[in-house]
Amino acid sequence: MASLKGPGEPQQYDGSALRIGIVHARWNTTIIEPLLAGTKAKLLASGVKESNIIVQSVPGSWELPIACSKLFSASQIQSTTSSSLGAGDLLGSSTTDLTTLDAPGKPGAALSGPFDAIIAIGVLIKGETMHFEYIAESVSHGLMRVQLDTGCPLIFGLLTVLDEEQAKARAGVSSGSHNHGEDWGLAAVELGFKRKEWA
Ligand code: DLZ
Repeated sequence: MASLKGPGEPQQYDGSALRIGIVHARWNTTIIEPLLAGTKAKLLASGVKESNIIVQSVPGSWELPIACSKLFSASQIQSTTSSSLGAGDLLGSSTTDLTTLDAPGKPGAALSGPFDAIIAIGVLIKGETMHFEYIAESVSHGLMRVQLDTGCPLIFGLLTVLDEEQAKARAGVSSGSHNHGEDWGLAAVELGFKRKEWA
């Protein structure tokens, strides 16, 4: 029987004409890394070209909404002026190499056109204070606002978990667990593809 949870049987969408932005937080790096790898694996498997996957990092999840917003508007400006500004010039650090988290100062890939979808990845683990609740709610609202304000699909790759074990079980780290990053990659391709159809 089909599982109740999850996005259902995935359809194949052609990602070969898509440009996808990824902004990830660096907090909880050991969980972020496999999520990022899972996301990228599905983007590439869907035909998205490596050169069309632009990756930025920010310190923590709190910074995700502003970074997604700036990344989107920078790519819009870039697509109309066609200068050679690198992604790293916008937010301080970037890479297109997802095998490692980005190194500050490393030049980013040129932002040569607008994004068809942006994926925001963060891992919030509940602590002993109310910090988790405030950040989780604000970031969720912030990301939705960026998505609706820009009209660019913004994939919600924010894990909000109670402990590290829950995080590992959603990042494909615990044995037999599913990597949610894969779903985010597929969702970005589907929404990016449909966005072109809806334009
Ligand atoms: C400060 C903080 C804490 C306590 N926990 C997390 C977390 O679990 N996940 C995450 O992505 N970020 C965390 N941060 C950092 C904040 O998101 C933010 O980067 C800082 O408060 C600076 O604005």
